[in-house]
Amino acid sequence: MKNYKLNNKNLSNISERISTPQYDRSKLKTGIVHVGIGGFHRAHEAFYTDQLLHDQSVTDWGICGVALLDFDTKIYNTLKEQDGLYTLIVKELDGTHTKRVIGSIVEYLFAPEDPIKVIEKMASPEVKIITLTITEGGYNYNEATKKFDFSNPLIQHDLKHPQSPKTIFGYLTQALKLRKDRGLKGCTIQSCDNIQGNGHMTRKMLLSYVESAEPNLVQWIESKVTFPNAMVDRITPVTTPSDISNLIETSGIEDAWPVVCEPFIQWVIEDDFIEGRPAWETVGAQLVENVVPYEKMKLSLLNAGHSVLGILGALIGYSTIDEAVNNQNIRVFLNNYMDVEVTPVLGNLEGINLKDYKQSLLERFGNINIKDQIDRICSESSAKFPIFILPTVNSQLDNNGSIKLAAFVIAAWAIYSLGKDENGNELNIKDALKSLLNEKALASINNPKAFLEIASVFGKLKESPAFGEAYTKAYENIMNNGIEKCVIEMNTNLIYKD
Ligand code: CS2
Repeated sequence: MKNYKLNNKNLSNISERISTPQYDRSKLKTGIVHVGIGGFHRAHEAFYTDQLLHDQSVTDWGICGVALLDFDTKIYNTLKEQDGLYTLIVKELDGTHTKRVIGSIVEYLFAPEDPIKVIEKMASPEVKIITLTITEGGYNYNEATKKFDFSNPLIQHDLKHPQSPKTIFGYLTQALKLRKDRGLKGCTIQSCDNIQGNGHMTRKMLLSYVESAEPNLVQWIESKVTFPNAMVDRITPVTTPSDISNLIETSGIEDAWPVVCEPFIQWVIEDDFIEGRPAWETVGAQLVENVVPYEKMKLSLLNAGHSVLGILGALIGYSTIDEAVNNQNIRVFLNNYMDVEVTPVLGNLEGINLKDYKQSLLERFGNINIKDQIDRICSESSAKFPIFILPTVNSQLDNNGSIKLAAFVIAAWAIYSLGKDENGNELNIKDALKSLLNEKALASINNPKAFLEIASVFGKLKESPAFGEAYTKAYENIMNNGIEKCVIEMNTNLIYKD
């Protein structure tokens, strides 16, 4: 079999082997600018949009992918070399791979190379929507102050150098200013990150920045820009070298950066697009009036479930999520966490069968073909815990509900932050707060609650006597007996409901 490099020129040869875009990419206008062209965007929004573009009458919704950080050079160069094309490999439950070439990203820009080009593109009249996957930590929100963090040196840089920004806030502000100054229309800014009320958060953080940087722009944004909330979902592990070589071996396609993902996909979006939107509902997205309950459910069950499996699994020495959830003791622990501590805080979820949802999560986590990396899940835990786990703990504390299992996971995270698993192997910790976490983890050896002093993560949690007690008990128990023994003990104290 002859190998083909993935690019426009080879597309018709490649289409004899796997599905390729059956629409004329050269006719597409760019209606969407997306910031953060990592795996998740390419498995999710770009996939939905690719499907939509197969309706030949849709020509307004090509995507321009923006790589914002220096760190993103590789993905930018890859997309440039491959004419924006990449392979999406869905790893099915039965072990087969469904592959297709995605064509919805028709332009790509590297912000550090030419910031003005990015600002101009965001301000272009044909762009109606700016979507974001900038990670949970990217919103510059400080949990301790509940405000925008102006002490971030990058924000200070953007305030001083508006024409060469480094953060999303600097870019959006300049682009919206251009729109206003040129008498153009507003647009929709849509977050695709895992944050409760991600649209509200984006609006609040952007307006905080704009109040300082361009106070005269505030009112214009308030009337001309909308920020729909959305729940996004598709497990997308990091692409491995063997995914790349496997694609060559099985299909003869040389793709420097294919994306691998699970079959499940979901996107629930509030229908609040001031300048119109693609008919994503025709390809499976759900457009609703109020997405809050869906977000809460997903963040506090799926994402939190991931963090539970990640931290406990890492300490035991596992490297993938399926290994952790397929350990029956850990699985029962997670099930108890979802039933006993999360379910009571979810309130009324009209139209959703929570029991089925939780069951489906265990199946998705357990998919042995996905091999979702525990390193990926545990990375940036300091940005994830405040969104995925702590709201549950705080609600449970307010209602005098159980917090034992969450306290156990947080104690395990303190021990994880020491940097070694229970077999003495080095953990690969990636976190913006890595050194602070480690410093507090070391202090915790003599005073377990020291870890809770990180106010930007835990807020006022350390002041709760009930939490402090459960946490300290769990910490000491794990230190003395190891994760698995403690998990078994906790499971026997709770009845596992199937
Ligand atoms: C994961 C998410 O980052 C994480 O910790 O929980 O990336 C998760 O895989 C996605 O949100 C799935 O939709």
